[in-house]
Amino acid sequence: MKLYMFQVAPNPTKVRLYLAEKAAAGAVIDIQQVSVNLPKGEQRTPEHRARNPFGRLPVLELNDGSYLLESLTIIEYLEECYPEPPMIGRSPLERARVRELERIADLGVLLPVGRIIHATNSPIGLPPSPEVAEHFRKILPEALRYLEAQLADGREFVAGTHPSIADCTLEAALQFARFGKVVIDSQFQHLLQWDARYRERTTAKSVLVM
Ligand SMILES: N[C@@H](CCC(=O)N[C@@H](CS)C(=O)NCC(=O)O)C(=O)O
Repeated sequence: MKLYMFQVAPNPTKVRLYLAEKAAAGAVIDIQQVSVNLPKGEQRTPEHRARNPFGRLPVLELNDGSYLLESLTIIEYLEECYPEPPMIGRSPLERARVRELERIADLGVLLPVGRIIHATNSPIGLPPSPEVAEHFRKILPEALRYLEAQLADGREFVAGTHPSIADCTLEAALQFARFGKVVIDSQFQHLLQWDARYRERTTAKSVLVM
């Protein structure tokens, strides 16, 4: 299989952190990572649109030559193919909790961070929009507050004692925030401590560049 990705871009980074965690825990998933340069517009070439008509990353090319789009779909497909060790929990309730936290990290942190960055200083040249940036700056603290309250119980990882896809999505979002100079307020101290801890992991170091 091949994963089309670009460093720092948060949606591919989620999948790459997931792959790094699985590999570190012993899963053997044969995936070659292929870079598609977003600032240079390579995602809009006919070659990439043949993989993904929306011109986005990540894309997973399967061994039969077909493509899977959408970061979470890719992760869930891989998790079903390679269930051990679990990155979405084991019991139905554990799996629901991990998914809940992952969705909150994605829709409540990654999405607003992305909108703020693309509305202020878009690395792919989107036009600035102060109104959009302001709207998402107001929304961002809601999910940060929720995650801060979860992490305040001293848990090691976002969903508890083991790394999960919620850590991958949250860290992908926070790396993009650092890239785009979106500052996470120091009131979110447990979240910032989790971030510092998570970035010390060998898995994180193998993927993150900032
Ligand atoms: N919902 C999609 C979002 C994909 C997405 O927006 N990817 C960004 C990179 S993080 C992209 O390729 N942007 C390029 C563009 O819009 O031109 C997913 O989760 O995979």
